[in-house]
Amino acid sequence: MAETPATPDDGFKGENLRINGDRLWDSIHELAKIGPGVAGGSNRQTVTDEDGEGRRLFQQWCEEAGCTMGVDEMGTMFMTRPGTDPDALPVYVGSHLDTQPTGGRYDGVLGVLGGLEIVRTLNDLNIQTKHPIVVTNWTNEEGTRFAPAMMASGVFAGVLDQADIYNHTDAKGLKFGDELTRIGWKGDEKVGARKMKAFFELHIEQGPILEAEGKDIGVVTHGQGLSWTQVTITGKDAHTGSTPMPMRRNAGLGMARVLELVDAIAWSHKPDAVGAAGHIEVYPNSRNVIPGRVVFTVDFRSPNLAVIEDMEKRLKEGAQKICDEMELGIEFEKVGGFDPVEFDADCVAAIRNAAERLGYSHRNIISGAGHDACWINRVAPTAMVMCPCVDGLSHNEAEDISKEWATAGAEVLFHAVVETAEIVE
Ligand code: HGY
Ligand code: MN
Ligand code: MN
Repeated sequence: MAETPATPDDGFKGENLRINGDRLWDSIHELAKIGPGVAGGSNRQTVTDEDGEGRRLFQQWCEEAGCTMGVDEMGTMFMTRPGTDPDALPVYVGSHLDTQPTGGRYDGVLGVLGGLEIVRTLNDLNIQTKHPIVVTNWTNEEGTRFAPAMMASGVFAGVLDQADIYNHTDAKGLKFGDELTRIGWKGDEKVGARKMKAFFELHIEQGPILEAEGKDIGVVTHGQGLSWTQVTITGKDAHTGSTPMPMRRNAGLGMARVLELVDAIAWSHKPDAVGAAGHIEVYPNSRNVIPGRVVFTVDFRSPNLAVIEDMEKRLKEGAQKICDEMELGIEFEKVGGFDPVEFDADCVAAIRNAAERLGYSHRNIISGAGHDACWINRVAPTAMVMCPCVDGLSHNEAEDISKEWATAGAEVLFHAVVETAEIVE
């Protein structure tokens, strides 16, 4: 872990600042008791009652640490620790508390509670900063119950339309805006009105690189781009027993061939591009009915925008051809996406200097997953810190990290945030 700290003479006063890793670890696992999964992970999907309960606990902890809460019209929570200069632009730090239905305990949560740990440690040490520090919980980062992912941060960055988003529905036809109101977390602040000096996000890597290379810290220089295309294929419901093969219009078979195409397209852009469908609905989903309709979302990603555009184009052309040959109907709808992201060089340097100063091994890394930071990077100087996760596994209840990794990531976050917020002697 931490070798002899290399203390570059970068004038940062807090070179010995450390956080309380035990307290951070305990808080993560206390929160994990809310919305538990069935296999040791978490199921705290956005704007469910469990999400509301987790928010209340986070609010309680922050208010106990002397923060004041603001909530915007998308339910994003802003917990402010005052600075000595109330007019100074705040430094924001955070991530998300909502999870996948079979999510891990650390995805998002580490970044939000890592921000709270910074406040708690500053309080312990009675350190003041010039700029306020705002710990943030972005609503619906996952996009699993209500598409798209990074929803609230997307509205905050002005790339998603709030009125439209309020009407997005989940699998049961419930509207996002109604559910946000129902759980009591629709705030009154105008979304995007807040101005930031900088935004920092700590997140688990959700990939295998850092662990495989034995690195403590990922200095995230870029985020790969994402494209979500919802595909609807229509054929004809019919009896699986009595319908002769030549007469079938099997939407499920059409989907299978399209998914093979998705895989081939992604492989054609190896090693960086990826492609799959995680969301699949089959209708009527009855054992003895040939599916007459299927709806699925194709998730393409790459650090290169031209590659993403090529994958989207080839999906449409190839899937249309498959369905024409099978006499199936097909429709495409873009339901999410963002271009590859380059984070702010000064914020990235603050993170790299912090890792150096603290003696943590580190490497530059491109984020494979999307994060709220990817949208906030459009409206404020932004960067991310990553810590390893076991086997690179995430979006799985077996997601696991070590206390040491969590502590290292939170300490690097701490230094980058406090250096940017400027310690007041
Ligand atoms: O989809 C993503 O990359 C993020 O985990 N929501
Ligand atoms: Mn996440
Ligand atoms: Mn996630």
